[in-house]
Amino acid sequence: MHQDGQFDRFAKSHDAVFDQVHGTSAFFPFHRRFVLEFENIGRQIDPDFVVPYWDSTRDYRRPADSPILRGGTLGGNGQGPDACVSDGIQGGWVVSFPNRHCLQRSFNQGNSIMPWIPAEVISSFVQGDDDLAGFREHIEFSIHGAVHLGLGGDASTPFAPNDFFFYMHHANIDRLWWLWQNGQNTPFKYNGPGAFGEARLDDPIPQDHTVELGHGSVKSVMVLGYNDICYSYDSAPAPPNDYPGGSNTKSANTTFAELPIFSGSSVAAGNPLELARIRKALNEQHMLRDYFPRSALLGPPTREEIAEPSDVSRCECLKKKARILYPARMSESWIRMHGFNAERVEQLYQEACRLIDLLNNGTYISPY
Ligand SMILES: [Cu+2]
Repeated sequence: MHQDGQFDRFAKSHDAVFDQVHGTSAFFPFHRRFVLEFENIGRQIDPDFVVPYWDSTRDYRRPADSPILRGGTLGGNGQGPDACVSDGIQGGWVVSFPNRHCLQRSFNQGNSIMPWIPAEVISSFVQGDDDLAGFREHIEFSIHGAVHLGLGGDASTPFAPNDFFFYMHHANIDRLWWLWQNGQNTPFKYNGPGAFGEARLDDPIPQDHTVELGHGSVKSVMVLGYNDICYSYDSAPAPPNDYPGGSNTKSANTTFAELPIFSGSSVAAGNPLELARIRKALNEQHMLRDYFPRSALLGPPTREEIAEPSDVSRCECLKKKARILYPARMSESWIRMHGFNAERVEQLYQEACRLIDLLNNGTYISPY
């Protein structure tokens, strides 16, 4: 795909619509359709090609040590005066948008990367936000920016699709949106500023046609497994027996009237141990309930949900309790490049830090 110039095309196309699809609610639907198109093109070469998602919260503490950033995968930091990526599947790549240059990566802390966003903060967004506009701000200002900025080089520019990390990162952002959608009473929540004024479900997906994204509206990409959006995530619950077309059969002609009913009751994020420990902490710290409303509804965890260590090892483990780290702030130039409201960004950053303080000051022990 690199030799075919696909990365150049995707970088150019992303750059062309940059202002419409960042800082607006079109952020989620555009990137869903965009990453899928990349996958579709890959499948013309290898029918089994998929873009895996990169759950970057697992690496939040020491991102540069991520297995994704090793020689056998995406490779590490750029090398030499031009910070050229020199190992991994993209080692030695030259890309041509916006001009001919080696693919660059330049970690934001020398040879390491400043901490990303703890999973607990993301779980809180997925559980607590009840409109799309608020959820989009939370995700775009936190985990989305942190990974782009942490890697640096091409990754921190509007032509970030030059680097394969972009697709894996946005697949994860898409997965978080999907997790959030699953916890709402309808998957069609769409409000706030859109690409063309107030966000509306019948808005077209912004595109410059360097990469053809079809004629679908925002509404047509809202539900995985319908219309052109033929994929799901591994954590997807089994579909009900009467699900049109069954679990893996893609039903392009299904109408929205046939959609399964989304229950609002599922807890939609995190690993089981994280969620069980959050439920345990909620009993002791009532202030946490505002951050994890869905966990609060479920009550304290059962014994089986928390694999209780023996008393001795529990003491050890409390002694070793690793504090959850504050995430790095987005840089000023990044905030300016996206036209974000700097005060709003800071307000949400402080909110995340307050949650981290609450968790650190209580009995909660992060599994990450
Ligand atoms: Cu983007």
